[in-house]
Amino acid sequence: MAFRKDFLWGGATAANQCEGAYNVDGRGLANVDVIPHGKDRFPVMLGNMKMFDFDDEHFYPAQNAIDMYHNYKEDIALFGEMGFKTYRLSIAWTRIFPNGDEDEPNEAGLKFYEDLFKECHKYGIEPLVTITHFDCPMHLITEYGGWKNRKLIGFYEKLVRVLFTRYKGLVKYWLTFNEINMILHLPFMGAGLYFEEGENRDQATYTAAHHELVASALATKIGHEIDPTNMIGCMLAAGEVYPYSCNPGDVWKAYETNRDNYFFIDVQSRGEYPKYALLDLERKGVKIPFVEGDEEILKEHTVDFISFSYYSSKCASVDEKLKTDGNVFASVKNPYLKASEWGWQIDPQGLRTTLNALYDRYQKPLFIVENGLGAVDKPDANGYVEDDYRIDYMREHIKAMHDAVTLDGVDLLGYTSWGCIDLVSASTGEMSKRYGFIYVDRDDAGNGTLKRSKKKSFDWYKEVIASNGENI
Ligand code: BGP
Repeated sequence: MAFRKDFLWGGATAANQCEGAYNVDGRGLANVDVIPHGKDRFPVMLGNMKMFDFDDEHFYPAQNAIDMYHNYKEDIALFGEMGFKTYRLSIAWTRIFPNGDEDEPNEAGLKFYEDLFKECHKYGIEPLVTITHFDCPMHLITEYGGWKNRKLIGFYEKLVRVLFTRYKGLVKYWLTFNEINMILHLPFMGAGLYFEEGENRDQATYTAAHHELVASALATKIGHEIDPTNMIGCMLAAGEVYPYSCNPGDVWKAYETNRDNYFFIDVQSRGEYPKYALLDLERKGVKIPFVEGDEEILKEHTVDFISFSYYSSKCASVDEKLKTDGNVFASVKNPYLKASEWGWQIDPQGLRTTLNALYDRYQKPLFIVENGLGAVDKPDANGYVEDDYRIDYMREHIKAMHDAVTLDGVDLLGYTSWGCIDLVSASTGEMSKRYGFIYVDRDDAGNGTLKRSKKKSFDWYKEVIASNGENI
């Protein structure tokens, strides 16, 4: 056995981390545009501050990013040269509806993505579109309170109806929300969610999450109505949580932590709130704002496939003295693993475990839509980078995924590595945390020519794709 013949090899990006041109052709402002670089970044991402005042003193890395808005033809040509079968990108909601609540969409924004999809097809690249990758129009946040307000479901519904209609025949693979569970970890960045002083955070978070879950199911419904061949998936920030030891307390903690993560996919794939979540939320005094019809929508419009990002496994323990790694998903340090320069532990075997855990639980096709190594690259005078460390990381992860497919029988649709072209890092807001096969000349302060050059991994990945994952 090997990877399926039509295995979708490719790479992934997100609008706010690569497009730039944040105020061009009528685009409105989104949460992801106002997350500053520097010491205020984390408090803002967490939604802890009072509504952040957008000002000129801060540097907002996403606003110009690598200016893919004006360079996409060159970039897609390079993806084509690597032999990409798919390119995962996201739509900036504010290019289509600048404020989020207009009656009519912005034609310039719609046209931009139409041209981009056509460009992909020139190279036989199938677009894989994330409808929202962390972004929410600022106007919907300041005027309506963002996803805490049920009205957001209607605005999102309008957006997806426009997208499915306009791009029928151009796009087949869709993801409703990037890393939907990120709302628990970085609420403002992940979903535009912020908290008022003294607000019940659990209530606010699960209210917003419920609205996203209903919106996601509605998108699945509408997408299938407009084109029954559409394949619509959910997207989870995954990574199996291991018990730190065989202490039953550690084992249970790991089990529970995994389940808290699966909660979203349980709803999106199985079509109902799982018992454990209902009981847990009830104990916390959280009331899920179900209205008539929600249960049916969730039940009847489950996803076609499950996509996820995988960077690392995690570790859980009841021993509070153990050191955690201080990352977005706090994890006890696993003594068996090495880590990246940013402390993300490297665990290829964990990808096989994660693939199996997800496949066992849902029995639906899976899609790895993010994986990769964020590293500091040192280009030579021609912009060439010998990134053997990246090749090693990816080789081991592709081997693990090969094992999951060939030895365990996991049904896997494809693999898109994260940040196939260097882009702005979501957590740090910096360029120096690079993932790409293509180097982009831009530094953390936003300086540089934006020139693109191929790294060593470019040719390596090209061969991986050409051999359908056999020559790695
Ligand atoms: C995921 C996000 C991406 C991306 C990636 C890498 O959580 O979906 O947007 O950025 O992580 O993270 P970072 O950029 O912080 O290294």
